[in-house]
Amino acid sequence: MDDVEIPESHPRYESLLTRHRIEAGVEKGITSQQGLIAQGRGEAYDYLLGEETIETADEAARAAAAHLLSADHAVLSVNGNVAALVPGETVELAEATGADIEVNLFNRTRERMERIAEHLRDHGAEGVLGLEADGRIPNLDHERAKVDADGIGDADVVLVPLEDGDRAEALAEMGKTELVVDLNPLSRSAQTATVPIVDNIIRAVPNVTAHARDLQDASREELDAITESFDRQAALDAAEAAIRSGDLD
Ligand code: PTJ
Repeated sequence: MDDVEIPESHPRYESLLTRHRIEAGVEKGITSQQGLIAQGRGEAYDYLLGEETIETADEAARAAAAHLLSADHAVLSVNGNVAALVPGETVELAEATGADIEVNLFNRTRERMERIAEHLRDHGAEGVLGLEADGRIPNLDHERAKVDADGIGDADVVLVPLEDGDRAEALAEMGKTELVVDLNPLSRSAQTATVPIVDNIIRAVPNVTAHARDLQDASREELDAITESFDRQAALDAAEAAIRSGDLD
């Protein structure tokens, strides 16, 4: 990642780095211009969360790791913002959990699909799904519904970060266990998720990987205990309360 020089001592270091990555993503034809707007919206929530991983987001990250490890077939869905912000981190999560990676775009064009797949391969991804597009998500208009039949089409667990609400709902209706990363706890994606991780993707993806590594040798019973005890509504409520109180101490 060709990051600009931002002194780590800068109080808004992480935020500035994130902005630069999104900007570079647009320049490279990876991120859509709408991705800039989405990032701005996310930043506002993150500011109110104190730009930190709250306790319930960490619990959600652990539950997500347990789901990924116990899945028959897990897929990490990557869009233009995810590819710009956490390409190497996504590859590491795939390696730690045995998940596949699939490019799945809201504003889908062949050119962006290929650029994102290449960008992920540059960051160490071995196989990148999504270009085949021989499967469909039912009840969704044409372009956004395209998936690989042996990828998201076949998956029982899907991680969908920064997703648009319609597609998140349609995937949930297919009966898939949906793990969502979204800084807005009120978004339809977060609301429909089996596991909503209300955290910045920059922190969330490495955190899920750390939990997956920690749980690598856990038994099926231990993984089930983690997923079953996770309370999605309590996590959403805690995130909303943290944002509304905006207590930045
Ligand atoms: O690359 P594409 O074509 O698939 O398009 C991707 C975007 C993100 C543009 C598209 O899916 C979109 O328009 O999404 P929305 O409806 O704007 O939703 C994005 C959600 O992600 C919003 O709820 C934001 O608050 C949230 N968000 C934005 N940046 C981050 C974030 N959540 C976590 N980490 C972030 N860095």
